[in-house]
Amino acid sequence: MKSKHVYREPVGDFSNAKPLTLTRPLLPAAHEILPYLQEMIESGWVTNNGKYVQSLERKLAVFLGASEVSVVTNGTVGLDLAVKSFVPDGGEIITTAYSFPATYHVLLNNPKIKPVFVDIDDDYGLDAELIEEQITPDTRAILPVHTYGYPCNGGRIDEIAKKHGIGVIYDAAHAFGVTIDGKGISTWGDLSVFSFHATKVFNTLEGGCIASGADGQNLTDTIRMLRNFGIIDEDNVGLYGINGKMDEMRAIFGLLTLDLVEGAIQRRKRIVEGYLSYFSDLDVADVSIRHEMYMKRNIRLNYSYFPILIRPSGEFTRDVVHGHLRSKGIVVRKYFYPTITNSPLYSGLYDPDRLRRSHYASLNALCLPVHHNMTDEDFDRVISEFEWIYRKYH
Ligand code: T4K
Repeated sequence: MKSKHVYREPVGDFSNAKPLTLTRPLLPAAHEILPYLQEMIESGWVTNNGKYVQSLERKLAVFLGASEVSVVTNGTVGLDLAVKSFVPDGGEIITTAYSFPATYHVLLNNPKIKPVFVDIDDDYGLDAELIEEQITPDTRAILPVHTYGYPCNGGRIDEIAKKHGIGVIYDAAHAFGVTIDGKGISTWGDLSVFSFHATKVFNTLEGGCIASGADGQNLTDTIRMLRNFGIIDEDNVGLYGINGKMDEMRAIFGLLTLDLVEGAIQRRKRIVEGYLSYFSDLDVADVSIRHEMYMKRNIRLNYSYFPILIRPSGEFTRDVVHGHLRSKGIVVRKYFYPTITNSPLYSGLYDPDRLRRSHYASLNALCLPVHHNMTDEDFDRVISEFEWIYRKYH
């Protein structure tokens, strides 16, 4: 197909521009934090289920529409605790090969768990139609990822899990604030794990939470026990405990940042709309169809990432675009490369043919900068440099 694209002149001279980061942490003003820090210091209570942690958990439950929320020290520990609380005796867990290493390392690091990798669909999520053929008597749960904040086919995945009497733990690291028909995404499945890393739409510097879904068993007591070294009471300790707690200072950051999230999502949305209008005319990258589909399904996105899937043509490849933008101080990331099919450590173990779409995406996806602090000039700079490299090869 020939591009309808019309050449767009660079809109400025960016030769002296500062590096443009992929994202920026959403942070409260220092003067807003100080009174809370002073109060925390005077109280002498700085961690171990303090009042700010409890307050953050209550507010997050409302914001996310979850029945219970347990905050943890980061999303990776959250995934680990979710798996250990839900599947204490081990077994097979069906998951995606296309994700950040945290997702599959939590499974591979657990000697009782055997991960079973299934390919992705067009929306970068676990392909629901390929799940059933991998279910065996040893399957205990499905671990899908809402990759880039695009909800995977959760309704269908929940249906399959119910039919087979197994659980669903969603890796919702990217999906904070995403809603479906006005309901928070953590209403799907048994548990959803969010990351509150500095690079996420909502952050507590480092952090995360486990939210219980509408269908979920109430695992909150177990999760809170496990995140506190597995201590049940003074005389009893449970298996698998770890120090997964969040401290009071990060909870304070979280409480203040929560008020800023909606505004940040709106700003991200504007940037993404700009990208969509540029890329929809270009025949080199897939982007726009998915966004229209989400609008039709009444899904509110959080615009946490803006991935484009570059169709390689001749010498025009994802890596060439990546190299050019990076050389111009624009931080783009090859999320998710390497992944299980192209990481040398795992290469002989998983068949790239069975994970064909995951493999293709890992070779061709590129995430462009998007964040609440991005200016219109920053946006123009990304487009101008993309345009330059596109023109060089077309
Ligand atoms: N599941 C999934 C699907 C995940 O993607 C992740 C994490 C997890 C689970 C585990 O959650 P956590 O345990 O992390 O809570 C980042 C994050 O460290 C990681 O949280 C995230 N996913 C992953 C996708 O991205 P890097 O190493 O690629 O980030 P980095 O340091 O290159 O930063 C990216 C951009 O952000 C740069 O342009 C710089 C900017 N930045 C970064 C930091 C840390 C800032 O401007 N300020 C900052 O403080 O991993």
